[in-house]
Amino acid sequence: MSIRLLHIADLHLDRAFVGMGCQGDLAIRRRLGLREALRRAGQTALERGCSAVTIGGDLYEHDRAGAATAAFLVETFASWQPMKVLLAPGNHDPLLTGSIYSRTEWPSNVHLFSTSDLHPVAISDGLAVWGLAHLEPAWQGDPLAGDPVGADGGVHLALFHGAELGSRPEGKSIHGPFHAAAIHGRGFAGALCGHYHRRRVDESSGLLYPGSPEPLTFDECEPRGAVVVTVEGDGSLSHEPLQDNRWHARIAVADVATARGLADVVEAATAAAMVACAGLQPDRVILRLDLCGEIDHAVPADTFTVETAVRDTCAVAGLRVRDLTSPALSIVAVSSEATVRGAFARAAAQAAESADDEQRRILDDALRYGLQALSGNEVGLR
Ligand SMILES: [Mn+2]
Repeated sequence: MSIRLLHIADLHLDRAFVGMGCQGDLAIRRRLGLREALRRAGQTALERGCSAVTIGGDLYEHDRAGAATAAFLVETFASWQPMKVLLAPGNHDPLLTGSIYSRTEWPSNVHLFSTSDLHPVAISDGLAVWGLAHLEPAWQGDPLAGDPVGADGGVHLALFHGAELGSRPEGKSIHGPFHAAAIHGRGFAGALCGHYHRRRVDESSGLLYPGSPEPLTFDECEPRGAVVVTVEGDGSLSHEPLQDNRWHARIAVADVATARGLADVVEAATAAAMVACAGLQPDRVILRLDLCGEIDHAVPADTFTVETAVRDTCAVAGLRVRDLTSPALSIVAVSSEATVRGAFARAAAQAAESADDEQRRILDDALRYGLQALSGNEVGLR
């Protein structure tokens, strides 16, 4: 007989979303969307006849989550009874004294792992899920340390928040480092993990990162959702990754190198935004739009105007425009002018000679704004 589990991780309830430029109503809608994603996962698990929902950490953000979040979790988990809920705290929701995990009275179907080494919970005859908790936000232990399990037969799965070192995304923090090879090495058929927000299903090593169910940063594109894990009668695992995110994060790049004026910049930006959002419900899209290319110094790439125009055309819920253009300048030509512009360019060039990298960036900006101003243009700050 096969047994099904539904695995999620990195929901990050109560996230502020400032990094995605979300404020006010939009930030509230995003946070409500995270709660919806949890309810949806439970609903799916019930419909699919899952024995348990496993949650691999970062269920909420400790610094922001309070009594209302605890009440929401209790009510949600209780409504799933008798289906089990297994909680394995991670680095954003460590099992600290005074945390939601510690001070909440959980419904009887909830099991909270509370040690920093793996301990088992029996899901059925012959299937155990071993979980652990991060007891501090900067835990550096090896989640798979310890003696091999499974000498008595049966299927054993591990559930924890940790950083698989062979697949670590660049710059991602290391909490609970481990290697995928240790999953089978320690006798586990698979590891239900959390921490990396991009989905990874590796049938050969048994490593599973479902990814965050809704996008939390601009680069978190699809697929997003829970993963249904089936333990077959012969002990093998199969994975069914779902895609049911309701929000979409997108990055668009508009090359404005050929722009002759602000209208051209707006046109290129709007076109890029339309392509990025094609087929999506715009009021659930958070878009970052990067303007790039070498642009004539006389052309103001005013981000505020671009933002307003793109919002007007695409009606996206959230938008952040970044001006990454660089001035296309012939300093030599401008410097030779017997004008104020020429004198200004010569002064900037002279200052740049003895400048370090940081000062040079400031001088580049000064040159750009100065030449824009001297050309009679409105100066748009980058
Ligand atoms: Mn996370």
